[in-house]
Amino acid sequence: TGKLTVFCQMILRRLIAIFTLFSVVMAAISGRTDAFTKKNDSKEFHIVRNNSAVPIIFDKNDAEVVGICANALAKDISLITDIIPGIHNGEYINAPSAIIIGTIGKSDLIDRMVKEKKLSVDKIIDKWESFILEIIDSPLPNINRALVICGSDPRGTAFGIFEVSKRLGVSPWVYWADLLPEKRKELSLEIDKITMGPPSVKYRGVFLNDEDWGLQPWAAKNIDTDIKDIGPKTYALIFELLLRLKANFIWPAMHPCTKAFFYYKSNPQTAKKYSIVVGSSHAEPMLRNNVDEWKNNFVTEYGKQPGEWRYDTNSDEIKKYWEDRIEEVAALNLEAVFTIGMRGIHDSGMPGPDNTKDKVELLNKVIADQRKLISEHFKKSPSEIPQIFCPYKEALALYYAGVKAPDDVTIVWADDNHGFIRKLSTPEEQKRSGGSGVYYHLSYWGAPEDYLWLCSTSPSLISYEMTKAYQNGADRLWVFNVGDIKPAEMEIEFAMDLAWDINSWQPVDAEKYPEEWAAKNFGINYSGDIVKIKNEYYRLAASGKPEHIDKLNFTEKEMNERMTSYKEIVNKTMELKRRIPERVQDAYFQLIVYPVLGAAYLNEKHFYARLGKYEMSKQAYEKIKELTEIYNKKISGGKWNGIMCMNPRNRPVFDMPDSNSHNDKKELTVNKRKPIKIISVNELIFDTTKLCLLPGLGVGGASLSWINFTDRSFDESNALQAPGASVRLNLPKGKRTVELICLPTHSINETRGLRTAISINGRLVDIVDVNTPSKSAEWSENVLRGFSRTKTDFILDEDGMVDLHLSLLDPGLAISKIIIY
Ligand code: REL
Repeated sequence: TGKLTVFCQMILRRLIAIFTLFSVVMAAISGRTDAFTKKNDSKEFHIVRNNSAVPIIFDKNDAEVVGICANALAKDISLITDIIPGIHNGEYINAPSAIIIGTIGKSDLIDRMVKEKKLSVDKIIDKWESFILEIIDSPLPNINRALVICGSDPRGTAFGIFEVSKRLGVSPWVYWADLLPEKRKELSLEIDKITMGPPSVKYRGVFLNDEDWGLQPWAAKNIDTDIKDIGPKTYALIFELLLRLKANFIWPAMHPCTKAFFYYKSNPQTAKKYSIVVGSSHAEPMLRNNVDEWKNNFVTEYGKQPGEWRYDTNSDEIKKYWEDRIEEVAALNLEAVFTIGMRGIHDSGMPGPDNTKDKVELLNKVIADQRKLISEHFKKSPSEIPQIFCPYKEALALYYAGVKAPDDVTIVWADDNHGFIRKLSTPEEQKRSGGSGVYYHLSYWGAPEDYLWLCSTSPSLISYEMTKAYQNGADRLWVFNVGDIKPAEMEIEFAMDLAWDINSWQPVDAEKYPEEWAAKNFGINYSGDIVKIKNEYYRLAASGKPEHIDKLNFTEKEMNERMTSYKEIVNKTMELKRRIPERVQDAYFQLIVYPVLGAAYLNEKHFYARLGKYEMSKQAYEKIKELTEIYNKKISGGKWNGIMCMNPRNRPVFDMPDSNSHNDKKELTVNKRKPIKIISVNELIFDTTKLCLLPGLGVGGASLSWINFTDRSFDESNALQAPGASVRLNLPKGKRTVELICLPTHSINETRGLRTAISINGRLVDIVDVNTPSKSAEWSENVLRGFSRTKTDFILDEDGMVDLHLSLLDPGLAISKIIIY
């Protein structure tokens, strides 16, 4: 039934999507001016008609974010129609029709409609970030008809406003990717009463990281030009983007090139205005950016040099430093989530005792002291102030060794920096009142290698990992490392859509996301091609991200195949570019042309060099240079000057090739044995009640996995009862080896592995486990090449047909390919 429900939901959603797209197209063809086909006269609300726009009304006592978003909606409407609605935020006005916006309990207009039973808010009242959109007749005296946007809280109202924008055809990326809406003379919205929220994940947002080559120089040159930094004007743009994406949370930029978020007093004030919740990364406990505040600003703040960043020797000074930030946050009444615990000044282990036992003891003391400070300064029980503990990198080992996150603290599990979550809560940990969340990378600086340039993490992988996390209780906070934001636009939107509604995209259909996204943004005429381009781009990156290509081994045949595949999507991209409407040409360049061509040329640059074709390699390098120049200088009237860097951190992978490049020694091991069969997962016959094929996942283009990540319905003592997959093969006699190629996931938690029982002709041959400890050499290979592998031998006494059966013993195991040697 579970699978059936998922399947039915999927079909239903597809049908709705097809109907919606069809409606938009029909509307366009027939010259209609409303965003969605009219079903029923009484539900159509005219926003702009006969060169005039309905006014937008909200209560001046409502939260500041409501006014900010109401103004943004007015601008969105004028972007479509060239007519700007009047905004009224005080008096009751006379109008035949109006857009009325407000928050329950903060807006007299809303409260009056509720009291007079014009508006029923039962479904959202007291709920987190929920909203209603409804067309109401005679909502208030002197207004005949209104589109009412009503939020359960200020962010709920903001999300409701931007939901309207979206339905009118304005993308969340209208500013950040120049996705301009189609012009119309008249504009109307047809809706039944819509109720949305609460979101699946309570806090959802982004970590601006490694901003040195994009966001920081761009902001300094173009936005916060007075301070030459990422400052309040840039944050205002980012916060508006977050609200449009229905996100609410940020870990601000924190690299040495950027001043600490709290350094500019107007940064936290801007967050407050936009109602964005502020946190700080895993390396910045208590909202303190140590790189700037401990190392640079300490003298100005405290009139002396700081002592050592060691809690065992300098706790008083460190405590005072934390205490002052708590006071600042409390005085500002800023909505914040405190990261507790301690690491090094930047992204390193906590300095202090060498041995694990003492480290654990010290970290537990740090946490206890931090909570005492929080409680004292907020004059509340610490359980009332949101806190997270993020066992990132070495901190996970300390957690395993005994660091305790107090019960009300949210544990934010991290991925291995390469998109595979290292650990999720055990059933026991899931009982904690603070619950859990996830810190996940779409961009990364560090070992075994960065990927700071493009974003090639597919919706399929994001959905697989985050759905697994959600099913294991990670619903309190999701934070995505998005690098410079660009060019990770679609992937960010996907992540936020999923965080808002975990059922919106299942791992089984996430591969379709680019189609729906492209139809909304570019039009249905192009979405079929765009989804093919995007999915091929992800497929190629699944076996080697562009930024890792210099570290990978490919045979000559594989290199040529990859180049051919890239050429095909480059051609398709450029052919489509000729047809894409002028209005979204700049957006198309940012969202499709640059990443696709960039990835293709970086592959070419390396492969041609390895094949000894130095001139062609050089040409590919020059093309990347040219594309980057176009991005920074030519498109959108030069708006993106400084945002795109073709060689972040000057990694060798980005270098101009030299004529010796073909002598390059790669670091990964080469498989010398010749396979006698390669079996794709599509050839398997499997238990469809428990397992499913996930397209777009893994190196084979699809992977076989459990559907439900918490299923415990089989008897683990009998491996052959586990959900299984079989294939019949004709094999020659002798010693044979079966190799499983799997997605390099980690076991769900320490109580599980990633085991497969392999049987030949009904006889159990072996139980193998592909779980690989993070940071091992094997793990480094796995994440760069996109798979983990395990092998087992068996003997065949005679030639002939053989039944190979795989029993998948653990959730989170995803088999991408089977090879027989
Ligand atoms: O991705 C991460 O969380 C870390 O790599 C970062 O915290 C760190 O700032 C990294 O960018 C290196 O400086």
